[in-house]
Amino acid sequence: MKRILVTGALGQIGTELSLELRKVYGTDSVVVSYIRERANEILEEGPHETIDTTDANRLKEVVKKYNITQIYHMASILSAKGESNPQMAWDVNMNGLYQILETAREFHCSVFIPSSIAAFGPSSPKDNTPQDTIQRPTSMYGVTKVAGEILCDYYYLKYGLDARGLRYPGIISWKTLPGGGTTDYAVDIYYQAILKKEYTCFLKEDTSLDMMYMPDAVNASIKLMEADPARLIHRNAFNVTAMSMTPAKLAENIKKHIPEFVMKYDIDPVRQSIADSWPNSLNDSAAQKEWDWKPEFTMDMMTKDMLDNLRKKLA
Ligand code: VAH
Repeated sequence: MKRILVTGALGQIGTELSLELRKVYGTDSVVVSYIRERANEILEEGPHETIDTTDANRLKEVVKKYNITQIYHMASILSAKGESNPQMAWDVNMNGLYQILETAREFHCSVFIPSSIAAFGPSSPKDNTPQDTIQRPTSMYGVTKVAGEILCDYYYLKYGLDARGLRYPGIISWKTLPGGGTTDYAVDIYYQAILKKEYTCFLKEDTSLDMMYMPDAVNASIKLMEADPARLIHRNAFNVTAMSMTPAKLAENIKKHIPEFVMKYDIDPVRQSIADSWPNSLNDSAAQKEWDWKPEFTMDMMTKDMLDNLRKKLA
């Protein structure tokens, strides 16, 4: 019987992943954790703990208490916030990951470790970026992601640890706001389109980035962890994507529903340089071949669902 621990369970992905995991495996089988005590109905509807993932003893205490068999490690500092405090990003993203892997090794847990398109850099092929290619990221977030991928491979090869992961693109959702990301414009724009009928974007209109709607991201994560290990040639950091979009294309898509919507631009040089170092579009054929990955949401379907749900949420 699976007993799952989710770290970073109040983050943008962690929130919806925790909800879906509890739906699939049962509320009492999923322990959700966050770095600090916070009143939250998701936490309170089932077992929940406060965990700083860099605290080895605390991690081991919780894994022992609930007899955890699988860990989804979602606690991370994202790209833009990481660039404003690289030392904290290294500590949280790398020391946190190291303690998760050491705990999983000791207690024989399988682990899901998210990577990102940020694990690629300016010298990676920009278009149709392959699963296996050069990775020299130039953001601290990207450095921690590619280092994390390699560390997870090491734990699999050295100890047989069942570590798997995805290179998430930008994730778009309406339930929980993202924090400190470079792709956050693609979430903020929907809120502003409803509230103000205009949005001032911090990336250039032709900045092409891979994106995915949250339901596809959550389903991909669980599908990978349920995949037959005999089929997996890669373990960590599968490229996955659903669409490649630019701010201009997204604005056009929103205008199909809100014709009077106006897009303005005020470029943030830090986030623009981070975005420019990332791929324009990923090749996710390895995920398709090895565990039947297939997204469901197109940009049209996502925009309709986002606007419908946000109109209710913001009413
Ligand atoms: C970020 N949303 O913007 C994250 C993600 C691919 C982007 O890693 O930092």
